[in-house]
Amino acid sequence: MGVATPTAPAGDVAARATAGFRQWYGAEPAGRWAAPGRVNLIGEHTDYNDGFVLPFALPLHTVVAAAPQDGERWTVCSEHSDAPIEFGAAEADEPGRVTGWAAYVAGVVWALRAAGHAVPGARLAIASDVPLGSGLSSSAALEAAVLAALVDLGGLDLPAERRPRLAQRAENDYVGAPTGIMDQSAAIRCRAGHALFLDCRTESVEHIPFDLDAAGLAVLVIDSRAPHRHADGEYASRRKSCERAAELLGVPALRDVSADHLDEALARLDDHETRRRVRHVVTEDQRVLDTVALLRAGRVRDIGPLLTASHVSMRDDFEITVPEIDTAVEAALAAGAYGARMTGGGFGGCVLALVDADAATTVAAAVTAAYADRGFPPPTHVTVIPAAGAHRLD
Ligand code: GAF
Repeated sequence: MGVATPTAPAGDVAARATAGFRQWYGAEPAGRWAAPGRVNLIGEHTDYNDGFVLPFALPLHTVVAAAPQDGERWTVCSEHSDAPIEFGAAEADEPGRVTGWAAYVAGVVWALRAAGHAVPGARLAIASDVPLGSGLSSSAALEAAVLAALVDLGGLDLPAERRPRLAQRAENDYVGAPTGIMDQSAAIRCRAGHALFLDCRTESVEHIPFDLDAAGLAVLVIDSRAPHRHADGEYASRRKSCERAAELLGVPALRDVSADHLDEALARLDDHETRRRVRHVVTEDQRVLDTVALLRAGRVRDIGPLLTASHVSMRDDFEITVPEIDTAVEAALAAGAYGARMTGGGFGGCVLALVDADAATTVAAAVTAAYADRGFPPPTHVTVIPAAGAHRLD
C-alpha cells in the first residue's frame, strides 16, 4: 500500500471549475481563483481565545471560475449541485436567507457589502478537491476563493491581511457557525513551504519555514472517517465555557492567563470541568510557542512530543476526541511516528502524524490494521506538504 501525495496547484480541479462554468453559463470565465484546505500543525481551540495557532495550507484546493454579470445578482453552481442557485442583494443582505453550501458564497457577498464594498454581480462555478466534512476547512477554502474572485472582479481595495476577518464574518454571522479566525487566515495567508504562525489577537503573522523534505520527514494526514458527533453544539459549548472562564478570571481572553501562573488561575475556579478547559487552552498556547521555537532552530523532529502532548490535552482536558481518532494517534505512535495529534475542531476529522518520509507507508498500514482490529471502517490517508494560500490562477 502506498501513500499518495497530492501536488499543487489545482490542475484538474481548475479544469473542472471551467467545465462547470461552460456547462451552466455557456460562456468562458473571466478568471479562476484557488484557495486551499488546511491542517493545523498545533494550536487547537486557541484561536477564539485570542491565542496562537500554526496551520499550514494543503495542496488540495477549491477553485472558483467566475465572470461579472450585470446588476446586483450572483449565480453559483458547484460540481455537486444539480442547477445554479441565484440570489440578489435582498437575500445577500439578510443572513440566513440563502442556505446550504451557497450560504458561504452569499455570506461573503454579505460581509463585503456590510463593510461598504461595491460587490460586482457575478456568475461563479465551483469545484473542489478539499474533502467535505473531514475537518480540513472546506468551508474556509470556499469563502477564500469566492472572496478573491469578487475582490479581483470588482477591483475592490481589500488587502490580504484584512480578508480573513471578513471571511470569518461570513461564516459567523451569515452561515451562523461560531468559528475563530484560524481557518480563513490559513486559506488566505499561508505560504508554500511554511507554516503560518498567527497571533489571533493582533492577526500578525510570521511564515515559519517547514521544509519536511529537507528533514527527510513527512506529515501523514489520516482521515478518521468518524462521523462528526454533535460537533456544532460541542464546539459552541467549548467556546462558551472558555469565555465564561475568562470572565471569572477577570481577563479579556484565556490567552491572558500565563502558563507560568496556571496553577494559581486554576485554583480560582471551583468547577473541575472548567479547570480542564482552561488548562488545555493555556498549555496549548505554550505548545504553539514552543513548536515555533523548535522550528526556528531547525529542529523539526523534536516537535513530535509537543504534537502528542497536544493530543493528550485535547483528549483528556478539552474532551473533543473520539475513539477512532485516539486509535489512529496511538497506532501511529506505536508504529514509530515522532508525534501525532487530531487536527481541527474535533469530534471526528483528521489526525496528523510526523513520520520519517520512508516510514509513511508503514505507519499508515499500522493505523489501518488498528482500525480493522477495532471494527472501524478503514481510514484514508495522504502525505502533504505546505502549500500557498488563496491566489488567482489565470
Ligand atoms: C474549527 C474552527 F473553525 C477554527 O476556528 C478553530 O477553532 C478550530 O476548529 C479548532 O482549533 O476548525
